Amino acid sequence: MDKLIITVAGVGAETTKEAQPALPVTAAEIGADAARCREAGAGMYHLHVRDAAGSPTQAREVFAAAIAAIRERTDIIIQTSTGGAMGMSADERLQPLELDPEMASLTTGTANFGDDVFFNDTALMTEFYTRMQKKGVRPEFEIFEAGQMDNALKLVKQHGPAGPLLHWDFVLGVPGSMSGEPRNLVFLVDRVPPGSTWTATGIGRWHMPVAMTALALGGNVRLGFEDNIFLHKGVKAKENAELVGRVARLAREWDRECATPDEARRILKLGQYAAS
Ligand code: KMH
Ligand code: ZN
Repeated sequence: MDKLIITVAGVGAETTKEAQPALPVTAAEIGADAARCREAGAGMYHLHVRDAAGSPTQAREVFAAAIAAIRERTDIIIQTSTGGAMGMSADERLQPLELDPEMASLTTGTANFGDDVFFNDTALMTEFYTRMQKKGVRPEFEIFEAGQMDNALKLVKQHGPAGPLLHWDFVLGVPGSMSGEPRNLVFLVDRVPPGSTWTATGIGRWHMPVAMTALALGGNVRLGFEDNIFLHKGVKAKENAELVGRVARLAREWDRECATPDEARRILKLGQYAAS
């Protein structure tokens, strides 16, 4: 079994400082957070950014500042978000791709997201996918609903690969979309094409059930304040690294070590694809 890749979704677009005072929002805070998470066992950082008022933004220059701050401190893989926040236009959401990140998230279908709708129609996902393909940015298919897997596979069939393997993230437990019950993750993982890599994310109270199911199935784990702010019921985590440390410790109990960023790059075969 490959080493465990822990991805930290440390910032997100929906979590507020009021809800989680340790939420990193400035470039300096994000850089320091990524470095502490890397020390605790993380190999990848799923990056959202905030403007000066703390609101979500996809502005290229804000991403550039956060990426520079992370790079000053650590070699963690940086995966920029193309999901952004609810209600953002496709052009807004695409901005971080101009910075040539190693990876970027890509949701292949519309989903209910709490009381909102996370909009990703065919035209949008095709544009996002082909842009990533042209730039040589590896997509992480962020799957909230089962049919989104079919859409991703259709994109690959119609437009060709965007890398030597497909990488999936099953995000379970968003209110209005698929829950984090173990059988849901088993169902999705069962449909993963051979040679793929995958990670799983449990939202809110689903964090630990999904993380433990992913470990049992031999997959990877995403966690962080974008997805869950609590260490225990009613007890907020002191920092993202605390959540990383717990999963790293539990994985070690099962004789599974955490992948360093470079080991994760090898597992994901990053850097082995020339832009078309
Ligand atoms: N903020 C959510 C609406 C992604 O990063 O690609 C979407 C999201 C997905 O976070
Ligand atoms: Zn995200």
